Amino acid sequence: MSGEVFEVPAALAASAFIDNDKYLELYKRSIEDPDGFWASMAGRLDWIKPFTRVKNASYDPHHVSIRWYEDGILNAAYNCVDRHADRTPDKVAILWEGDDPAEQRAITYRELQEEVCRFANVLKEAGVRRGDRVTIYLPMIPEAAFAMLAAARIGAVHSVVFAGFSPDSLAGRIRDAGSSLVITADEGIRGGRKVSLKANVDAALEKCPGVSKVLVVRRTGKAVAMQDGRDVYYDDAARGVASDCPVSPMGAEDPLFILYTSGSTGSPKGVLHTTGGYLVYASLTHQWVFDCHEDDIYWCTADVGWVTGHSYVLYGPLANGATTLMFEGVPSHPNPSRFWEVIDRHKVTIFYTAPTAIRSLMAHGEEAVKSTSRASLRILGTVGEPINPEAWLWYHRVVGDGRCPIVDTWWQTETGGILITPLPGATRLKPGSATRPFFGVEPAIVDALGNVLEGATEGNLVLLSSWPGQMRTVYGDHDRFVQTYFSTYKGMYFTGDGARRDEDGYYWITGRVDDVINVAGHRMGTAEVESALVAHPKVAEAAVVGYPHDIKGQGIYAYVTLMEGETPTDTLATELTQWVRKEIGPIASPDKIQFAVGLPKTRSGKIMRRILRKIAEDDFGSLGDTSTLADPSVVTDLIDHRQNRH
Ligand code: 6R9
Repeated sequence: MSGEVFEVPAALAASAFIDNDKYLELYKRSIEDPDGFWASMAGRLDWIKPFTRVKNASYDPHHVSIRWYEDGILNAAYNCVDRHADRTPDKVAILWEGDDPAEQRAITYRELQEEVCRFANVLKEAGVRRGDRVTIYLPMIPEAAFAMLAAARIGAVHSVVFAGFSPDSLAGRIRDAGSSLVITADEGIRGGRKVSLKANVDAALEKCPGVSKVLVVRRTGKAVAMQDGRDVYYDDAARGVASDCPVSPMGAEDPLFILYTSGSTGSPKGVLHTTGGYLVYASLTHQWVFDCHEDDIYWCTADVGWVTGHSYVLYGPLANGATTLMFEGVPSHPNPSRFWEVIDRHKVTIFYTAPTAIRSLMAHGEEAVKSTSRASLRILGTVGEPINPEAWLWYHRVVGDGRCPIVDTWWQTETGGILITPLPGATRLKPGSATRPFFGVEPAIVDALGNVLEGATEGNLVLLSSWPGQMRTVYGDHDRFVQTYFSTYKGMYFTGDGARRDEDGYYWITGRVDDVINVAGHRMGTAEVESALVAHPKVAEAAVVGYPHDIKGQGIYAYVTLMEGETPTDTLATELTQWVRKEIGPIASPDKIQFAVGLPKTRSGKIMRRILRKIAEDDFGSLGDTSTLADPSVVTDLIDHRQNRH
């Protein structure tokens, strides 16, 4: 730990929405009087019918129920588009920069309104009705935003699937959501490489009999196979539809979207977010955490396939009438200065990215940063995984020239928005700490039994009460929602993260304490990778753990036992890596595969991952008690093999 503390710049304390006195006063109020606090915060949205009830939440495992503003009526797309199209029609809503730096688009709020209406009319003509689910499998192009907002406009529920996922992963998500319409593109482009999205959809749909319509956005113009009666090019469908479309009045608790995320067991969960609470929370956090004012140019590098893209590329900034930059490419293409060149080209003032991106750019050296100006930058942010102090300090000193506060924002797909974070005008920063809770958020640290620990301490991170952006259920499986988040500790939401709290009350997230690993800021369930591996005909058994990785934070380490008669070879290891890429997607590729004759199991047959984790970390000295293993000699074998690889 660096131990260094960074004070709030005086000018910022004076100009920011929230300074430290205001933080302390408002935080106290938000906890003592949640109804009063959140009622007044909801005034930032336009309501068709105002709510009379604010918070109505129970964490009692027998009837977990979370509702906010439940009798209010509003429309998310209206709040993100129309009201700004009226007030600031010529302000740029979406600044788009393509994978190729020569491709740029600036879409004003007036244009956004037209695009969203047209897309909404196309959906309607395709038979989409209020409450229907629509799966979106698109690259980072403005049409992804139009499609999401169009669904919201007519009361349909979007389910965005990251365009890096395989046909199989896509199929599972389409079926679970019960979508009958899929929106995709001919191809995507990232880092100069084409991704055959339409072909992936075709493969996925072989397993999705319920899909009757596919809308194909032309991105590269490549001629793709089109199935008669099912597939339609978006631009053909949009020709001739009206450019205005009324908004559907939605209940605050009507679903807005489903987003699939990995858990420690089973298949990915459909995290369900609803309309009113989610939008109040995304909007408020976006404005205060990033101190985003009227003339800021805000850039969050996340893909809309992840929750950060939902809340902080799209819904938060647009609800606030801000200019949000959308980037199709990758940080290193065509050169490692790309991020900083984009910042200079568009005069970006607020920049939000992931620690893994920072670490990979750090590896290219300071010159690639220093050759650019970055004078427009005011605020920097990170999200997705714990940031190591070394990367934090580099981000602060080199990217921000020592001028820009860093907001290290801790949150989850499930939380809808940022929960623990510094506020730029209020919070002294400690590199590596997400610092203090946002308004209305009550974190606590518990021991294994669920006892709340006071003062400076370490343990598991829970939340004691609800906030408006919280997920409402697992789509189609409320029991799984209760089981996953509310059964470990009675009356508390369990985050799955470990945390330390220091003597100043600052939180330091230490990482997942369950079988979820965080690879380059992407959540992966070890169970998902294992089931992909055992689906290979030559694999008998697999156990997957995370291990420390310089750039990605965590890498994927897979222990594999083969079927009788199969021989472990490097070729087979490569084949298995390719297999997992194909089954789940490139983000799930194992970084290391170790063949094993056996896995360490208890007598009841449970794999002891603790031991596998230690071996993957090369930490052979502290394996702990191995006497309960069915066959302790397995461990010696594993260590021998591990050491022979070096
Ligand atoms: C927003 C997002 C959630 C998990 C979360 C935690 C890790 C996210 C973090 C962080 C330390 C931060 N995480 N932000 N850990 N510091 N600032 O990333 O959602 O993809 O659902 O991942 O990511 O482990 O539990 P999601």
